[in-house]
Amino acid sequence: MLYWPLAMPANVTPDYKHAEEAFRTAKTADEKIARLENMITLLPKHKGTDHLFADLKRRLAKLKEEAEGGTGHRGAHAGPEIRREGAAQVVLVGPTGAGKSSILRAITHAEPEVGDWPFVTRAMQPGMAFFEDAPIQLVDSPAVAPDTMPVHLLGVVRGADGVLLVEDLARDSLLDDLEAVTTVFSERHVRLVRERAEAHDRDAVRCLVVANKTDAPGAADRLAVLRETVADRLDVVPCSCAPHARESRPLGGSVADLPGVLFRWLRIVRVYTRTPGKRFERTKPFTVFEGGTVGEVCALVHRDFADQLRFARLWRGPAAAALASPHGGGGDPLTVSKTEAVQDGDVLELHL
Ligand SMILES: Nc1nc2c(ncn2[C@@H]2O[C@H](COP(=O)(O)OP(=O)(O)OP(=O)(O)O)[C@@H](O)[C@H]2O)c(=O)[nH]1
Ligand SMILES: [Mg+2]
Repeated sequence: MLYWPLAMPANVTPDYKHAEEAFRTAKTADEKIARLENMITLLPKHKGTDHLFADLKRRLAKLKEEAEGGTGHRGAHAGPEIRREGAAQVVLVGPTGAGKSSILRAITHAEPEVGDWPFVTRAMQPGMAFFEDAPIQLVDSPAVAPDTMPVHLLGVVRGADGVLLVEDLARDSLLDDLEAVTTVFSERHVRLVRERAEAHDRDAVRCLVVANKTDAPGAADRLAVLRETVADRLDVVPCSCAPHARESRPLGGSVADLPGVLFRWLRIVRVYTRTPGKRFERTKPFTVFEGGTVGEVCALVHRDFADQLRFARLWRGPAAAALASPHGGGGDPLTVSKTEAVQDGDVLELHL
């Protein structure tokens, strides 16, 4: 008979094992916390992992207490853990006052405090932005300053699909601010990059610079300097949270355009399903990232479907549009297998 050690279920994923290895090699307290948070995120949640889950949470609480000098004081402001929801998760990071919370307020239903004094935000807070019918989770965070990494931030950033580095175009110090933020991350072995070279490189996180306050005096010159300075490593998107910017788009920036920018930047692909023999009605899409397959979509519809799929019928482009029209016609579908890559707007009919 085989005995498994109590807290070591057999069916953890390769990603989890990878995270566990990373945790073992962590040196600093911040690293340990971040990597343990990552393990907790990646642990499959079912009955067989209950003990391990509880054990990891206990270790995390202890590490945090130690990191905070045993007082638990900073923990009181750290806020709840952020559960991933939507098609993708993106974290707003940056110096104090750049407008992270203003962005969250403008394009989600969340109502974080906004203010013109330093370090307004004390806790991570999520909100859901929508590009058409695609939900994108944004997570607001406390400011990053030299030598200051908010306790929960590193773990959330490592598990996220990307980071929006919010910069303040009203401030002359914006290049120093940007340098300070990227340094605080790199000192903790997280590189903010335009593209990740390898999917499993968990030390690299995709990053887009959001140049906020395009409405401010002097913003045009600072935007030009910022663009030139980071051109070789990061892309910059202009933004303004000022109410009039929705119409006037100073320097091409309006926070209202951000969901669309994020949808394209994240390469989200929406796929709709159709029940065989029934009229097609466009309901909530299933979402994957570019390169995702019919098999991946199947697994989202039902855990067992990817294994059971015999073939799928697929409507694409004009055929999909015709299917959604009031007459419900629709051109001829393609017959595809689960290895077929899906495209945004595809309609799938799964045959098991
Ligand atoms: N003119 C202008 N002011 C802005 C814009 N966005 C935000 N602000 C102002 O900038 C100040 C700081 O905004 P917040 O959203 O609180 O900044 P934050 O990055 O969340 O700051 P912390 O929580 O301290 O890290 C507030 O007074 C906002 O009203 C903008 O696009 N244009
Ligand atoms: Mg804030």
